[in-house]
Amino acid sequence: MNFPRIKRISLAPTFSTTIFKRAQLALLLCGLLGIALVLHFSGRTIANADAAHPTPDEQSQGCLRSKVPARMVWIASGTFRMGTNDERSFPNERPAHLVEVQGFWIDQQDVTNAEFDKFVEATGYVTTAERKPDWEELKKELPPDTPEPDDSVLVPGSLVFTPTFGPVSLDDLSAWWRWIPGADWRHPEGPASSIKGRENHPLVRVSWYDGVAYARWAGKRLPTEAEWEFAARGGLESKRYFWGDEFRPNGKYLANTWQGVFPVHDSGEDGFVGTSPVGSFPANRYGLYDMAGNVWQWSSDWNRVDSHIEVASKKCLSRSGWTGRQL
Ligand SMILES: [Ca+2]
Repeated sequence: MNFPRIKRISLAPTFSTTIFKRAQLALLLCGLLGIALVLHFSGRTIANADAAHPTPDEQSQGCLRSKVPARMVWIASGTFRMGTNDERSFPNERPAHLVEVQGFWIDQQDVTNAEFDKFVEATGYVTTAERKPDWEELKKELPPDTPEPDDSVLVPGSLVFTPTFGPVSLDDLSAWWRWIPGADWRHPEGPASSIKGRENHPLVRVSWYDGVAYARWAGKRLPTEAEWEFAARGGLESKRYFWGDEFRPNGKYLANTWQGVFPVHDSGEDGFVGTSPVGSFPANRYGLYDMAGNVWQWSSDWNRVDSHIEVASKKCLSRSGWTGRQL
C-alpha cells in the first residue's frame, strides 16, 4: 500500500534515534501535520540571460536573482547520504543510500495558521478534515477487510493526539490518536478549541491534498522527501540530529520535543507542551527552522515502507523527477 510520506518529529529521546523519523498513516485525515514549501519554477520564469549553458542551479537561482523570494533559502545542488543504517531507526529509514539533489528554494519556516488563513480567505478552500469522509475513497487506503465505520463517525473531523492514562505499546499509533469530529485546522483539538493566539504556530490538521492546494496557490510545491531530508540535514553527514549526535548539547533543547513518559505526560521542559511558534528554536546550518521537532511536514512523494531498500538496490534511479538519482 502506498501512502504520502510525511516527515516525523522527534517526540522523545527514546524515539529520536535520528531526526528523520517518519510514519505512514492509512488515514489522510490525520493530525499534527504542517507544510513547508519549495518554490515551483518553470522555464517561463527563468531569466538568466548571461549564462550560455546554465546549470540547473544557475537556472533556478538565476530566475530569482533579481527578486529573492521572501523567507526562503537557496539549497545548492549536491549529493548526500539519505536515510540511515542505525539499527535504532525505523526500518523504513534503512538502508542509507546516496542521492543527488538539484538546487531549490525552500521555505525557512513551516506554513503558519495566519498564512493558511490568507489562502482560505482568498479562495474559499475547504480542507479535507472539514468535509464528510467518502467511505468509497477512504477504503481504498485501508486493508480489504476493514469494516465500514458507523455513520456517526463518518463526519468531518481529524485525528487528534490524546495523551493516555498510562504507558502503552508504542507500536500502536491508535493508542494516542483519537478521531475527533469537528477537529480541523481552525479547531486543532476539537470544536471547542481555536487557533486564537496561535496565529504564528505551524498549521496542523491538514491533508496532503490541502498541502498541494496551498502550494499551488502560493506558486510553490511540496518538497520531495529527498529534497526535504537534504535541506534538513543542513550539510552535516550521517548525524543523528541536524545539530550533531548529542540530543541536548550543554543541556540545551534544540527542538520542540516531548519530555516525560510518552504518550502519557509531557512536562514541557523545553518550554512548550504541544506546538511552538515557528522559529522558536535555533535554525539548522542552512537557516531552516523546525526541521526536527514541533510538527510533521508533508512531502510530495508517494511512499512504500520498503522504498529505501528498493532505491538502494538499484544502480540508478530517479527519485521523483525533481530530486536526482541513487548513485
Ligand atoms: Ca515540547
